[in-house]
Amino acid sequence: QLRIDDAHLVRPKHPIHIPVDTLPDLVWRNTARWQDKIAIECGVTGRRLTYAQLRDASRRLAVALRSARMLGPRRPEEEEEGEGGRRGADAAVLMANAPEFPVVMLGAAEARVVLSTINPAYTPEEVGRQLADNGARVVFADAACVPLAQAALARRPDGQRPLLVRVGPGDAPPGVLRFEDITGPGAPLDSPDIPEGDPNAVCVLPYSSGTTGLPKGVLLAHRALTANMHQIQHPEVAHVRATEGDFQDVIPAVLPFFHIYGMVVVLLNSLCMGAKVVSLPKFDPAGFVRTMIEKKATGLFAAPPLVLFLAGHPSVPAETLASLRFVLCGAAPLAAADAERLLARASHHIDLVQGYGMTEASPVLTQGRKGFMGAVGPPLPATEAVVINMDTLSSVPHGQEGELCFRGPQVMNGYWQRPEDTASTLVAGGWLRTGDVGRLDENGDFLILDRAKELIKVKGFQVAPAELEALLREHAAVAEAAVVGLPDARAGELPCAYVVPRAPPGDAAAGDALRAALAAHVARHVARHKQLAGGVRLVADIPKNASGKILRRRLRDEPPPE
Ligand code: AYL
Repeated sequence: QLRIDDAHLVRPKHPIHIPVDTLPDLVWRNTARWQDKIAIECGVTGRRLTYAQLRDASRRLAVALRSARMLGPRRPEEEEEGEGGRRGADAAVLMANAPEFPVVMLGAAEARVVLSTINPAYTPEEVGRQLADNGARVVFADAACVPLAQAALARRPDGQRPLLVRVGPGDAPPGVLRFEDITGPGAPLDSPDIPEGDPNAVCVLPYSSGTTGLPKGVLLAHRALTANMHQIQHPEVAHVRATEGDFQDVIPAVLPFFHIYGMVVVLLNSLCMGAKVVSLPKFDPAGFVRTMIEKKATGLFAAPPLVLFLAGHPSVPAETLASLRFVLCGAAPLAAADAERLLARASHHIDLVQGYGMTEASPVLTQGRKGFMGAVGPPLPATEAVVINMDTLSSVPHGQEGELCFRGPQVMNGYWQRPEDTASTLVAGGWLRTGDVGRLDENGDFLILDRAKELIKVKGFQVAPAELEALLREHAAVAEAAVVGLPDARAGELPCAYVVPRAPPGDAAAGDALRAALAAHVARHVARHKQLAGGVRLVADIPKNASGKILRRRLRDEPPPE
C-alpha cells in the first residue's frame, strides 16, 4: 500500500539481537539472581514482594487459572485460536497500581491467559463495554473496584457472568474469590495443566482507539512485549540500570499499570532490571513528593503533567529530585521549556529524555537522546521508520513533514475483531501507520509536530472523539456533534464539543442550560478525563467533506461562530 523509496528509510542506529521470548521466561530468567531483593512495594501501605515471592505468587495464580474452578486446562485447539488473535481476552484486570498487579500479569502470562487491562477510573458502562467486547471470563478487581466490576457485569448484554476475584488482602463479598486463597502460601505451585509457553501467543489486550473510531483491543503477543523490553534495555538507550551488589534502582510508579506505558516501560521493564518499583495507587501530590524523598527515587517515568508539577509547583521541595538519575517523559508532547525548568530545579545533572510510541507498538518506537530535549529521537534498535505523504502514501525524503510509519518486532498483531481497522493501520510490508505528523531533523531525531488522527490526549490518556460524539447524538436535543481537542497548558488537550441543536435555543439562558445539560449527560457516562472540560459550543453546522466525514482539523483551526 505504501510506496517506499529505499533512500527514504530511516534505519536504527545500533545493531541488536532480539531473542524470541515469552514474558514470564524473560522476567524469571533475568530476575533469578535477585530473589531476595524487593521487586515491588506499595508506597502507601508498605505491602511488598521480593522477586522470589513475586515468582511464586504468579506461579500459584497460573495454576489456579488453569484449574477447573477458574478457566480449566486449555484444550489444544484453544491454544491455536490464541495465536491468530481469534480468542479475545480470557481475563481482565481492574485495579489501581499495587504489588499484586504484576502477580496478575505474570500469572496470567504463565497460564497463557490473555489479559485485558481496564482503567479503574471508568464508569460501569465503560467497563461493561470493554468486557463485552473481549469476552473475559475472569475479572480481577481490587477492593475499591469490586462494586464497579459487579455493576459492569450486571449490565453485560450477553448475560455472561464472569468469575470475580478480589485482589489484595482482606475478605471478599459472597460469590467473589479471594486472591489470597489462590496465590497464598497454601496454594499449589505446580500443575500439569500449565501449558507450554509460546512467544507467538497473544499476551495482553489493552485498548486503544488508534487512528479512528472507538477503543479497540490491541493484540500484543508475548514476543512483541519482550522485544520492546530488549529494545529499550539496549545499552545505548537504557534508563533503568540492572541491579548489582548494593545498587538497586528505585522507581516510583504513579503512571497507571493498565496503560501500556505503565505496564511495559514502568513495571515490566523495571522488574526485568531487578529494580525496586514503588507503586502508588493514585496521584496525590504530597504523597508523591514524600515517596520520592523517603524512598530515594533514582528514576522517574512521567507524562508531561507530572513534569510540569515537578518543574513548577510551589509545594515541591528541591530535595524531591535529589536522588534522581533519569526522567523519561512520554505519552504526549513535552515542551522543551518545561523540560528545562525541571532540570533547572535540580542541583545535580539529571538525564531527561522523551519517549515516543503507541499502544499498538508495545509501546516504544523512538527514544530521545540526552541533551536533545524537543525531539523524540531516532528509531529504537531493530525499528525502521519512514515518513509518508498522507495523500499519496508515498515516502518523502528525510527532513520533510508527513505521517510517521514504523516497522519492528514490537508492533501488534492487529485489533481484536476489527479487520478493517487492522488493515488500515497495519499496512503491507508490516508498516504501522501512527497517525502522527512529524519529520526527521538534521541530527537524525524525529520531531512530532501534530496529530492527524482523531485521538485526543488528556494528561496523556486517550479520549476517542467518536465515543463522545455517539453519546451526544443519543441526547434528544442533539442533531449533530463533533468533538475535538483544545490545547490546554496543564492537560495538553481538553475535549470540546461542537453541537448542532435540533432546535436553536430561544435565548442566552436556554443556550447555557443546553450546554450544561449536554456536559452533564456526557459526565454521567464516562470517566473524568473524557468529560467535556473544553466546553460545549452550539453551532449552526459542522464542517464535513463530500462523504460526510467531519473535518476535524478545520473545526480546530477555524472554529465556526457560536
Ligand atoms: P497511546 N510526543 C508527542 N506525542 C506523543 C508522544 C511524545 N513523546 N508519545 C506519545 N504521543 C502520542 O497509545 C502520539 O499521538 O500510547 C501517539 O500516537 O496512549 C499517541 O500518543 C499514542 O498514545 C515511551 C513512553 C511511548 C510512553 C509511551 C506512550 C505510549 C502512549 C514511549 O517511552
